[in-house]
Amino acid sequence: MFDNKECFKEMFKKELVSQLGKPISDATDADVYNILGLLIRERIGQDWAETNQRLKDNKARQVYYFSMEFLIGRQLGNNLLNLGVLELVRDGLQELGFDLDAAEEEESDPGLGNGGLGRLAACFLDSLAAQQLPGHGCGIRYRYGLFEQKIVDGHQVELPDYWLQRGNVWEVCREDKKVEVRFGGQVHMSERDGQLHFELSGFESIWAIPFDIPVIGSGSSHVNTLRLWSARPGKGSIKPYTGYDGSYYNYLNYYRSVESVSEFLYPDDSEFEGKLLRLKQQYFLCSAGLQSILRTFDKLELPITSLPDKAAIHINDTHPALVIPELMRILMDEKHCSWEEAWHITRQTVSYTNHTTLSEALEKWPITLVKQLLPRIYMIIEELNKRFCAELLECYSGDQQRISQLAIIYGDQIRMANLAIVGSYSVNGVASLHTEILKKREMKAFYELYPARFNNKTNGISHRRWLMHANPDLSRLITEVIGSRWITQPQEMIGLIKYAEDQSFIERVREVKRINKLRLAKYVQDKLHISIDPDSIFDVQAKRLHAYKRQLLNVLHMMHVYNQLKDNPSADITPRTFLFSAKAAPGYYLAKNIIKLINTVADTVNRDQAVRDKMKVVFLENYSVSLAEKLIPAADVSEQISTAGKEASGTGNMKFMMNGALTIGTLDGANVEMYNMLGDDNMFLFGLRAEQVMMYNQSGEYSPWQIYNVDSRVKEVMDQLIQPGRFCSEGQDFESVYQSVLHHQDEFFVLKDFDSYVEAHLRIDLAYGNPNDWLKKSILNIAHSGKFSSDHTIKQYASDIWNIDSFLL
Ligand code: 26V
Repeated sequence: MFDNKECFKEMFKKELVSQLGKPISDATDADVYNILGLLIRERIGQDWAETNQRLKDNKARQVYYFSMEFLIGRQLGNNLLNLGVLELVRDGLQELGFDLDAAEEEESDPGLGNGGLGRLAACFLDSLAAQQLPGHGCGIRYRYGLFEQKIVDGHQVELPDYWLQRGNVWEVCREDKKVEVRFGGQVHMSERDGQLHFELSGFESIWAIPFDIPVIGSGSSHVNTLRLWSARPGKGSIKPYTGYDGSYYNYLNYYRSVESVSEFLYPDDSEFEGKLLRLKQQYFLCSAGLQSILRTFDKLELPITSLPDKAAIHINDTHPALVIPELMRILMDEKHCSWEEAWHITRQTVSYTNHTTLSEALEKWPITLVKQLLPRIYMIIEELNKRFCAELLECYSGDQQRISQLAIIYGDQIRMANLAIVGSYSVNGVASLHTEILKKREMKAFYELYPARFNNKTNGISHRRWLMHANPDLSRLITEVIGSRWITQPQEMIGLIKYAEDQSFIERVREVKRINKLRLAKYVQDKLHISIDPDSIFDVQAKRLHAYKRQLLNVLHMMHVYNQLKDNPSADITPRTFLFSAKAAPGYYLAKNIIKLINTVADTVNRDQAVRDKMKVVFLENYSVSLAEKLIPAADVSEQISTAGKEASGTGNMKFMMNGALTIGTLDGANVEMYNMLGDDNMFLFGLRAEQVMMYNQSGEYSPWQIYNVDSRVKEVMDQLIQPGRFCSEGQDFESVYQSVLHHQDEFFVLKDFDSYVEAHLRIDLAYGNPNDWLKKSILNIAHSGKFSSDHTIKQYASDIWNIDSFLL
């Protein structure tokens, strides 16, 4: 049906009339979206079934990527792209009087993730399918994604994101594949034939219903599956459960409480919080996912000991670490393995990625909570800890300090990272600096115990979504110049180096960037009624709002630039548009205050006619995958300014680079690897290095007051946070922001890096003043970005960790 344009047009018209029962002339953009969805489903149904059959026949090892988040973004455009029919459909629709872009805008953007970790999972799925690797996602079908952000009077307001409002054409409910998940109850132990048996009674039983979403491999007929689980009340559910009193309303309440398990995604807060419902979600995912894997495995009629030859289970951070005790439970209690057998199988099946070194983010569940919700799982964790500590005692001849560092249970808490490391065969960090920090600092004791288990896999991004879909004009231009091999071999983009000084190519790149900037300017005008100058530098910081990401450093710099302009209205600065987009966790007070501060500064600056040609500040609300796709291709400057050692990798940095923005950044996360390729000529480095940050932290030698007292620029902007004047009105100040820096020891070294940051911005101004040179740098960034395609990352996971083979012939 997508074979040629005419054929597509015919099918489209037929489908539209038969599905909607209205003449084509009455079709809305939403109708066009839905019909395209249906046509794609029809088109890939056969391929999906064939892929599944092939996987069954082949009996090869398959990967199951367990993640509490899959930030997949809109599907229509990407599916058309991966099917290789995007342009054909665009043209066909146009001839029928419809606009594909408008239809794409009708799709709701599923916000089933917080940020980097969730988006990484989505890019990995795309790359697995593109390389015809047998790899599937396993997650939760939250009814509400991450909240929708509105800015009201400069403040963040959160609204529920009911992304399923208009249905979801991409999913298929597989009611027949539902599984039961049990919570609570009592464990009964008995002995039969010399073996211990464990049985649960009095539990609450709920159904996990799978909804499958096809993951279409680019340029092939390979289709993997993203399976998202939804919670429903259990078996006819008349079964007594705690609190059931037989009344209808009580029953309805029970229904609601069960469905709440997959009701919403938890936003990352300022620190880890041990919420019961979150623990329920985690176990729900692990238990449902594992049962489904074992059901598939059982059909092979192999001995259970060969499970690791058929299934690799990867856990995206510690959130799904309960797969370890849950797999142990199934193997022992249901498959009748001994402890040793079960442990051997588990340890050969599970691998784990760590995504943060921030200690406040590490998951630690209170024993009481786990005991009450998952009594059998708790017994297994306890036994595991007992055996592990006994081994350590032998190995470290009673070195109690070391043992308490490594123990899975410590005090009244279960340390999920320790559980994940002990129970898996591979532990990886997400950028080379991050992995080194894990090995030398955060997980040093584990690294010394299991050196071979640790490895690095630097993150990547799908160049199909972040370049081909987000920036089609640049993609076409690249193909024109170096041919189309880069599409399947993104590292071939390096061939662009040859054209970095080619004047006609430079002109074309300039033109593409300008079109993207104009498009964004129009969006800003429509949404916020702010006019921004496409000839100004578009300087963008778009990411979650966290103190360690230091949006505050960016704001203080803006305030300083504005102060300079006020002191000297004719100051020779290159016109700038500072753009921000960021969500703060609803309970993260400081982060929300920084959003308010950005909007306050924006108000002052944008209202001031005297600086209108020099400076604008824009905060775009509701950062999401679809907004990122508009923002990133239009950026000149990419802000990657986290305190060194704090950002595990970052992936926004790679997206901006791939779209030709130049980075101002610290030597943190994957910035380090970017810098190693680009050097000082093509990246604006500033600030403390990770070792320096560590040294200051150890010595306690840094005091922000030292800087406040000697640097008048710093004193001025800091005082402006709490004194009525340029930015604050009477009774409206930023005391908490001020305090976080000056009274809480400036944990993230904002003032310490201020001078170096200002200086780096001056270098940017200077460089932008030479347009050809700037574009040359931009081209070199694009050329080197192929290394950050998730295709490359996934190849390494496939060969070094998962040991899986591609179906590519
Ligand atoms: C969670 C929390 C929760 C409480 C305290 C503060 C905090 C800080 C960070 C997080 C996120 C933890 C996991 C995560 O999303 N990590 C991100 O993973 C990306 C993909 O590997 C990586 O690029 C980002 O650098 C990393 O922050």
